[in-house]
Amino acid sequence: MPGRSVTFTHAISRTPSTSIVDGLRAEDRGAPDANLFLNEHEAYVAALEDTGVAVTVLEPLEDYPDSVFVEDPALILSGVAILLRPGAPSRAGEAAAIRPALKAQCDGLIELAAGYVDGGDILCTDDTVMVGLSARTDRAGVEALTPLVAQLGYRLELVNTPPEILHFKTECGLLDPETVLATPRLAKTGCFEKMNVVETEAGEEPAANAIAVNGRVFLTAGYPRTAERLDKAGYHVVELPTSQAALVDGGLSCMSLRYSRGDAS
Ligand code: CIR
Repeated sequence: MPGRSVTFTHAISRTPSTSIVDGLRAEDRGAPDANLFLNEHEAYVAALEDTGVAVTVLEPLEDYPDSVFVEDPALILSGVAILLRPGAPSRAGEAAAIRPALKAQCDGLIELAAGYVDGGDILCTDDTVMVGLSARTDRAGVEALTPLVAQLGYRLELVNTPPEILHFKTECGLLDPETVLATPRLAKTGCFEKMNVVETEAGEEPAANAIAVNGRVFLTAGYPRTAERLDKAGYHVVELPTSQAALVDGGLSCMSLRYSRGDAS
């Protein structure tokens, strides 16, 4: 279906646990405030619902501090869930923990059998699943993922994430099926040669992790020049605060799995 990378009927999200204060982070800029995180998460879910998406919000998982970032243990394509193998040891159990919800909510479930892949390293267009190698996603995982996405009607394209970036999508997000928002650093690797690229403004690199949902572009609040650039380009921008997720290296894309039921390829 044309536009299936930016049009969704459903989403799965998970309430942040109070253990989010122990979430993984590359640099310690202080722990997130669990209550403030909760408020920002509620605003995020409300914004998704406002686009017409039916959101299933899962219970918090205290044993997994990073479990609010539901994008990493799974990928949903054509309504079918692929259970991934998250690359951080403290997050490995999140795949089994989200399995029952995926089984209940999706049109089918298949499992990655080898290697490691974090959903944060995956950017999907209408026909292509771009996967960035990173400290969390390895070649064995990508090799195991390739036939699974092919079975669901997509081709897989392997790209390299610059080493200093946590996840491929930390520095990019889809704006429409042919266009990405990306940091100049990621854009200059050449991985988006077949696409249109809008770059984040200088000093506004964290804005890159945007998501497009049903005619709107969700953008992290606090990056006004990038917001203006997108607005001028004709996108309907909705700014959302992610100040607490940012303290544990999270952003907009990682707090939901967006998909469409009955989206046969
Ligand atoms: C982690 O390091 O795994 C979490 N603290 C942040 C995960 C963010 N996920 C994402 O960008 N997809």
